[in-house]
Amino acid sequence: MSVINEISEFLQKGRAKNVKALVQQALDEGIDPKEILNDGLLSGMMSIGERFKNNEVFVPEVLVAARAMNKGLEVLEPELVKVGNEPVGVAVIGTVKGDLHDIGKNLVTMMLKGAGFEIHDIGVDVPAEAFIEKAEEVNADVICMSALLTTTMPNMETVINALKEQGLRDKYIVMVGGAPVNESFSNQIGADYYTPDAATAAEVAKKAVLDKKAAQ
Ligand code: B1M
Repeated sequence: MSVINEISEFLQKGRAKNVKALVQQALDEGIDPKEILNDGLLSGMMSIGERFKNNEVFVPEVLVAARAMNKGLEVLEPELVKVGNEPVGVAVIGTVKGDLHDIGKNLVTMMLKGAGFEIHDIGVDVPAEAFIEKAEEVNADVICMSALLTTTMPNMETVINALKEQGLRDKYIVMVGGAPVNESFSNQIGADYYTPDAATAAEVAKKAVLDKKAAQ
């Protein structure tokens, strides 16, 4: 079995130590970090997601697989993040209130770091006030929200409404994403940008900040 397949298999079994060691082994063998991410880690996570949907595995198994995924990502992070010299801007990122999914958010965080952003990751289950308080505290350019549940997506709008109420809406570029989120939902709630994946999020955030600064 190839090291990439082993990463996927061990991830599905939730064997964090093995996943960590295998990701390092794959890097040492010169395998492209993006291949390790997409064909090893994410492919394993997608398989477990499919089995979860079909009631073949349950929350505890998914949880340990997610821990293994995050351990693998830690090893991969320095390779995925190639920070430029000039800081592009400041971003606050979190998963919205009621939602504990953090893998997508962590990937977006890494890609934003790679694009040269100073990142303030405020974690999961983040209430609206916490997004705004942190953005004000660090003088952020961008507020990034992730949601993985159809039940928590509306909490993105709560943040946007709170920004409006406090007269702060135009101060920030608001970006949203996560599996159930799409362009139409993003427009409906008044976000500035929806992006389907972490790499696009970083590209769009960088362009949006540079355009905004150029226009000022
Ligand atoms: Co949960 N879960 N989960 N889960 N879980 C899903 C999301 C689900 C689709 C599974 C299913 O039923 N098929 C389903 C949601 C159904 C729905 O709402 N429509 C679901 C459910 C129901 C639940 C619980 C309610 C289950 C229960 O308790 N009965 C529960 C809710 C807990 C809570 O949050 N309050 C729950 C719990 C969990 C675990 C804790 C066990 C675990 C999370 C652990 C963790 O994150 N540390 C977990 C997991 C792992 C999943 C699946 C299997 C995988 C999610 C994931 O990490 N994907 C997921 C099934 C699936 O998605 N196939 C599922 C990999 C990740 C890289 O993708 O996060 O989509 P994603 O990020 C992508 C893009 O979306 C984008 O970039 C990334 C790719 O580059 N992106 C952004 C994300 N955020 C972005 C922000 C941006 C831009 C792009 O700009 C700001």
